Amino acid sequence: MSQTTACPLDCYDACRILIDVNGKIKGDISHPVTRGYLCPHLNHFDEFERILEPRYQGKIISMHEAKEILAKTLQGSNPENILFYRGSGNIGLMQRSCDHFFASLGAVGTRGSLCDGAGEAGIIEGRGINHALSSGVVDEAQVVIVWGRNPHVTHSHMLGALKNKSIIVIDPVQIPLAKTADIHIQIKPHCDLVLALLLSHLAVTKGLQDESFLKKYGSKYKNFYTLIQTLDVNKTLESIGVTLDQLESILELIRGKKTVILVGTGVQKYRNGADVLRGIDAFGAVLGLFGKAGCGVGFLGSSVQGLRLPFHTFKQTLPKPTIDFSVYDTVFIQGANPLGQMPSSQKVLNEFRKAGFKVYFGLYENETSQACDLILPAKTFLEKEDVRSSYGDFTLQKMSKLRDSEIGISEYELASTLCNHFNLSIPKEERCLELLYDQMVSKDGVEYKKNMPNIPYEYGFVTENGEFVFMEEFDLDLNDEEGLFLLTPKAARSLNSQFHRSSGIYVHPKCGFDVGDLVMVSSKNGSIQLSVYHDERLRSDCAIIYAGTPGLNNLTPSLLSHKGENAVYQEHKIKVEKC
Ligand SMILES: Nc1nc2c(c(=O)[nH]1)N[C@H]1C(S)=C(S)[C@@H](COP(=O)(O)OP(=O)(O)OC[C@H]3O[C@@H](n4cnc5c(=O)[nH]c(N)nc54)[C@H](O)[C@@H]3O)O[C@H]1N2
Ligand SMILES: Nc1nc2c(c(=O)[nH]1)N[C@H]1C(S)=C(S)[C@@H](COP(=O)(O)OP(=O)(O)OC[C@H]3O[C@@H](n4cnc5c(=O)[nH]c(N)nc54)[C@H](O)[C@@H]3O)O[C@H]1N2
Ligand code: SF4
Ligand SMILES: [Mo]
Repeated sequence: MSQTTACPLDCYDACRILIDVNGKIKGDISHPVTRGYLCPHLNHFDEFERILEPRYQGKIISMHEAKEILAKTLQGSNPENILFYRGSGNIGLMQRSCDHFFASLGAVGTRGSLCDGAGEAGIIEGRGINHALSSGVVDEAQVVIVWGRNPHVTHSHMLGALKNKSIIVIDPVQIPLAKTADIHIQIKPHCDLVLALLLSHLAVTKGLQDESFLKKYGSKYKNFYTLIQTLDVNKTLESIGVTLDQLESILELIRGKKTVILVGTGVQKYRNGADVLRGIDAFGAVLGLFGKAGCGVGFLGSSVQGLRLPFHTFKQTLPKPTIDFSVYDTVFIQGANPLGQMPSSQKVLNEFRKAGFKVYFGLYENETSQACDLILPAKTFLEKEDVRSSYGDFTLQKMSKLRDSEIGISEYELASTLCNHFNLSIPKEERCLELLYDQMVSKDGVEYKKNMPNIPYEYGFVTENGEFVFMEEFDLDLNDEEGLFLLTPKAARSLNSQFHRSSGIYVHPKCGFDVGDLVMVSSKNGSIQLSVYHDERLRSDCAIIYAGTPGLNNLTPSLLSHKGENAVYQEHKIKVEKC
């Protein structure tokens, strides 16, 4: 009989996979989301070249030697001068075993996010907790608004649930879904808060507000309505390049219909990212979309919401997007490529070089592995035991070990070796797994987190009075810099900086550059040379450089979102000039 596991990658879908009799990785046909197919990353997983052996200062060494060098180095550092930085290369929960060791030692960890922290902060202000919204809820919807999320690339298993529905896309790019959508608002980037507020304003003017929901869960909504009435509708619409007709057509399409709003990370790569999500949530609340079958507003849900974890967490943390590596004697990087994926890469590289001893614990070579002293190869998800939760739904899946391998070391094994060396306690691996298995409940052959609602927010919000909290002020924060808006969405063939990374800059043919032109792309933060591709799906005031493109983050600022301590990759515009 084939055994199953789950995909470890940072992705909304959390596919269940199995190894067939020929040892090939397959999508599990019995899983309601996966339905038998995977995406290119997993279909080609075995083809990607991984790191095979530990290295110390360029020389291949044994795993035993690597562990000795690591233990000796850690012994010689003051814990306060040790930094532990974990990324999202594998989002299994046992990845956190190493957090346990470093936290028990008294090292420094990170907080905040390169990803969804701004949006999540806005959601928490309004709803109290950030629940995921699954494809099961979308199945029952009549209209789906896809807002700054690109399902064909980042969420392909959602596409089934979008069939035969009215679709509204709000995206500066004519993404594949926009081509067949009922409405596509090709919005100017960074303008989503304005659009959300105007939609709420007009919804009330047209009587679409859900009075009984608002009476129970949004008694302060009148204050919110008064606040948004201060916006001059026509002038504001003009500034974001959207027409009144377009707004009205959205509201007509959703009037009286079960509606889901699927929001992606695209809308919140800005300093005011939290307010954008808060504004979209407020529109959802005005319409009464929370807690009802076939309705809701979904972002990247908190994957650890409601879970008990067996590991210690850090007492001392610093914001991840702006961490200064140079002040540490020892830096330990796990499952991450900060030199490629953090904003302001040149600054990060300069600071990284000044740090003392640098350790990279990962599967693949990248900018960060090249800059480290000690390289520890990891085991793949098929070679170790784990459990994964999801930001796309409430699943909590076993990730059983399906293969033996001589290569690498698991996170748990490394953490327990180090804990033993330093006389620190760590629960046994079986105990950690049991604690996680105990929090699973099986339904129709799929494991979910226990105690999750059938419909998110069906029992109200987790705020002080159980109501939705509307924003009381806003800053539209429109970008009037010169240049092109930089969009850095995800690419189909890479998963952040893993697998086949993109190259080049994509502009509209009208921008005056020819395909293949070499251009200097610059921002307030730095510059890079790239070659030009054309993309007619773009507005002419935007350019795309896909996330994971080497050098892209030379352009992005070392700043934090106003709330949520998130990176703000699209805050500044760029200039493009022929070389
Ligand atoms: N193939 C693949 N899948 C992935 C990943 C990957 O790298 N590759 N990464 C995974 C990770 S880590 C994450 S966080 C998720 C993220 O997945 P998504 O939420 O889909 O995020 P993005 O691809 O960053 O951006 C989505 C859309 O936002 C649009 N956008 C950009 N700026 C704006 C704006 O100002 N307003 C509006 N309305 N739209 C805007 C972009 O044009 C893009 O179409 O994907 C996951 N899945
Ligand atoms: N400009 C720009 N920059 C971005 C983004 C953007 O949209 N635009 N997106 C941001 C977002 S949303 C995210 S989530 C971050 C992601 O950034 P990172 O968290 O740095 O993730 P990856 O680039 O995927 O690198 C992950 C590394 O993890 C390692 N790995 C994989 N599996 C395992 C394992 O089982 N064990 C161990 N120890 N290591 C493993 C691999 O070697 C891989 O190179 O990037 C952010 N950076
Ligand atoms: S779609 Fe996402 S969860 Fe499914 S196999 Fe691909 S990366 Fe993994
Ligand atoms: Mo992410």
